[in-house]
Amino acid sequence: MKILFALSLIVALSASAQVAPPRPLPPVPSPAQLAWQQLEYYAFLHFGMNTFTDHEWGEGRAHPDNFNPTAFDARQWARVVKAAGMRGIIITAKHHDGFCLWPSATTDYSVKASKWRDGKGDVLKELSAACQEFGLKFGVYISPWDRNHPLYGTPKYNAVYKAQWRELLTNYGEVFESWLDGANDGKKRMTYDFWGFFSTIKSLQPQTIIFSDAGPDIRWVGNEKGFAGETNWSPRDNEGTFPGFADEKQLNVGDENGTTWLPAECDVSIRPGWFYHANEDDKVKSVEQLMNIYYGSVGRNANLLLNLGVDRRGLINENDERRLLEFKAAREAEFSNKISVRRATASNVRGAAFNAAKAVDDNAQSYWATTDGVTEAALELDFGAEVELNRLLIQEHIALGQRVKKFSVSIWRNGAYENIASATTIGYKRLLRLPLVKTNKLKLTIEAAKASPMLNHLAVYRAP
Ligand code: FUL
Repeated sequence: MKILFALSLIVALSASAQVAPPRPLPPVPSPAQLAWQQLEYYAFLHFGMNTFTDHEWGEGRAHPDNFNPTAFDARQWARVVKAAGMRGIIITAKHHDGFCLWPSATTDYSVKASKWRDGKGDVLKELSAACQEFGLKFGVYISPWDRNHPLYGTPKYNAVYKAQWRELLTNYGEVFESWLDGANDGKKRMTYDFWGFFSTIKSLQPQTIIFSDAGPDIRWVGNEKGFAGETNWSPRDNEGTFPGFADEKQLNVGDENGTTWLPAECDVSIRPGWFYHANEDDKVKSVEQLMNIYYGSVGRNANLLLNLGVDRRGLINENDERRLLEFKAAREAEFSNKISVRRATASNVRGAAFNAAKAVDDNAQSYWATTDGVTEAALELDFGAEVELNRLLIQEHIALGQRVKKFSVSIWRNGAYENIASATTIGYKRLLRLPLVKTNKLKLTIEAAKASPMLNHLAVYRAP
């Protein structure tokens, strides 16, 4: 009997293990795009000549000696960013004024020409080393628009700009993100060789994620306020687009049937300006504003690139540092009280390997999935007792494509399910702030999906 039982168990287990996962639904992310998405939150640092001239868009005429950070400390930047719970730093290696924070061979307008460290300083060298020391990713922004370079406006400038990328991508270790905009001069308009820029970048570091209005790896979210669309598809119709061509609405929501995987990044500054201005010391965004941004970006299937303007000392200002740490504590409080689930069940399950429990376990690789063709399904969480809850976290298994178009949340009250929220896309991560309710059961209903839905995470919290 025992042997028979064991045998049938083995047969049953291997049968369930044989249920194939759903087929990918193109477009799907590359491994590098997937790894990028998991970073969620990292820092933008605006620092350069503008810091010292109190400008946002310098004209490229300020004398290099203006650049003189008196207490420059890239390790302080990395320490603060790390303590804030951010996973990397993208630095403005060159902004529109053309001043390079590294001793570039492509121009006379750089740290090399300044008195700072007798012209021997290299911001990028110190920063990339500090990022490595603190376990942070290191990324760079080089503005194509250059208001100083004598060749700007001529086709020869394209080679200069490529050479700048070559220097950065050769001498400073791994660059996780290569950031560029489509900014162009109003009078001296340049025809940029964007496709040449991209291939230069990729030939040097194939794994780097290129950001622009048009990808090729990730897209601008269409505003500088930190908010992705409430509907936010990572697929996008990208054909015919280029950096500087910004359909803000489309960038904000993506395209349900887009053919390119192009997830959104939300860039926003902690202060009104991108660069440091002493008169904005009391204009650091509040924890509440930052939290709204967090729910509007990371909570809507986008990554958050939060900007800090390094000050004239060459330090992250203490006001920004304090706020970042308060924000980190507030975020931790939001998600520290996870409600335990006694039992998860689903209206449809593809097979034992894809059952409802896979959505509530802590294994990011396992997921609940339905049978092919089943695009409407519900997942029920039974807490085993009455609990209070007000936050929901949902993650799709995006490695096989983004699928969910519409879902709702209901709770068990007085013998029936009652709707408490409805929303559209999920994607890599969706966070919902729900009204504070008491219940012993919650139901997530997938109301529409492009193909069988797959969730690798569903969690419920009681936030303060
Ligand atoms: C824009 C620039 O024009 C702004 O100055 C800032 O750097 C922002 C992040 O990107 O394209």
